[in-house]
Amino acid sequence: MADLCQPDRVHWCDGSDAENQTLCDLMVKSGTLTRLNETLRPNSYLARSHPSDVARVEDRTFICARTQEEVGPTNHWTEPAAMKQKLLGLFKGCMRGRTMYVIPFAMGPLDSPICKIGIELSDSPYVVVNMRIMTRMGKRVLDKLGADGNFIPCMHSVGAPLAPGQKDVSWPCEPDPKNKYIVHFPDEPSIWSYGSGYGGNALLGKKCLALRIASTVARKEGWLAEHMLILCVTSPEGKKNYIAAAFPSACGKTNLAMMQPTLPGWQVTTLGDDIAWIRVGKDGRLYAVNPETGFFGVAPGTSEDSNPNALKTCARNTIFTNVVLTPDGDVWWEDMGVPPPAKGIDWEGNEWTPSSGRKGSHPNSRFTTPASQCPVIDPDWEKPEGVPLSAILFGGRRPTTIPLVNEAFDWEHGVFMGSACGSETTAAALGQAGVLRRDPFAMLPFCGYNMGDYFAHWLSFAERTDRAKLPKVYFVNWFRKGADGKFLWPGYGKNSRVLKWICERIAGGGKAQKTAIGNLPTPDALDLSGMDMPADAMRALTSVDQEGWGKEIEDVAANYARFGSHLPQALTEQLNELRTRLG
Ligand code: SAT
Ligand code: MN
Repeated sequence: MADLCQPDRVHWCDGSDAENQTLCDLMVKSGTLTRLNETLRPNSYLARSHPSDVARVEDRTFICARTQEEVGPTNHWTEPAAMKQKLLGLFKGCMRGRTMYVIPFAMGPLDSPICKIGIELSDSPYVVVNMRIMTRMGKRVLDKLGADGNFIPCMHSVGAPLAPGQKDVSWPCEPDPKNKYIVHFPDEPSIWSYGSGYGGNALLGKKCLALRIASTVARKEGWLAEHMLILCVTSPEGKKNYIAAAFPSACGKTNLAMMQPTLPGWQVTTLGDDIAWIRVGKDGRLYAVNPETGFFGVAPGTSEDSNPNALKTCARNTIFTNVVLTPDGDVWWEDMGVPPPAKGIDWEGNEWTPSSGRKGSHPNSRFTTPASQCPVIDPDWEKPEGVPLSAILFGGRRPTTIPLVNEAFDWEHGVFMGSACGSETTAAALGQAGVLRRDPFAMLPFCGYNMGDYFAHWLSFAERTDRAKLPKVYFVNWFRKGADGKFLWPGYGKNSRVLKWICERIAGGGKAQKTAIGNLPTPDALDLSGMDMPADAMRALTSVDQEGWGKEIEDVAANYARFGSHLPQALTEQLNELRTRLG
């Protein structure tokens, strides 16, 4: 690969503190990073990306399986050999004037049976220091690999070779969006990413390996690679329930994962905020592991109200990307819950004042921060075998129709709920924000094979284990709005009221009413103590919107039609039964 990419140097990453410091110093010198105030934000840095390189590029993301049918209607496909030729052309000499970093990384605890090793070759030192936070990276991974271990090759280049004497820019990348490529070869497997240095496009352990490639491996091996947070709810009596939850990007997974309950005696601890690998354990229950070691969270909106634990996690050893730099050398972002600085430097590097009429931070600006620093990290978060799930939640941003919480009748109905997942789009991917997009299982951008087959894989778990041992399934919606356009439910820590009801249901209690769409809490079932919830809001949040559901069914049916013969019969039946129940 060095012969192909022709870097000036090759550096094997050991993951040490000294190496990290050297790379950070190098990036401060090149202008990629700004060192933050050591007293206010110890050992932390700010990066500003190129304005064209700020989010995942879904329309430039490809799954190159043998046939288009294997990747289905939700993925971009091209013929693998032709794509490989194209990539070999792009990578030829692409690292000239730069260093090739060899980044050995592991997804999952190193001693876990599900641990997967990758080696990313990248010309971006920013990628190295981020991968060090997000994954288990460096010498210990090479040691585990030995001389004959298996790894997934991950090629990454920002696509900006330097001619002799050419001065570098602070964020090198390929500025033409049409010349970026995020490519997966599931049959090899391998990953090739060209042209972007941002987030999921460049930190290849995350969406590329731990979701797109892992989902194809999981299907063959009989487990699940999911876009889910993992949390533990502990009741005042000390009863623990582990819950995994799938929401599309930037819908509050990080906030829910670290939530501070507003119910006395209840506690939430965090195991992961983005990805869960789930498999049937020896006792027949489903066990979940977070393959990552850090959080790559959305900064704007993260505040003392929405997520105090994320703020504490980011207090040190953190890389911020595309937020505001304050005059005292700290960071600020929109809806941080603290007053903005009188003036600062915005994410594009320009002078900025709160009255400028522009946002200071990019809506998809991020913090990269170690999970171990989270004040509510769960003691079992690195357990090799994972934790047993009592419930799985699906959700999204749904201003209308969808109730606050809805319990599936059984596993098949739960899979139907996951398949019908949808959300108003956000800034996490390039494209228009705020339109309803069907996002089954919150996996639309991340499922590495035909989504119809993926639905069937989910359904198959009813046969892989004793049904009674499967987690209960819920659909939640914190984002319902009233006629005045305001949110009906306060969300954040108050979501503990919903988690409490779910825990009661798991234990065989909790008041519910069987409705056409699922088991909804009765209006008095949720613990609303200390809250001031108007009765008509609670009614809207816990009842069936007959007209809205009529439209919902037709929209889900239209989405199902995309999958043709790959759509499992069981889901068509679920849809028909729902239609009949609604009358
Ligand atoms: O894909 S990223 O890692 O850039 C973030 C996300 O969309 O969840
Ligand atoms: Mn995500």
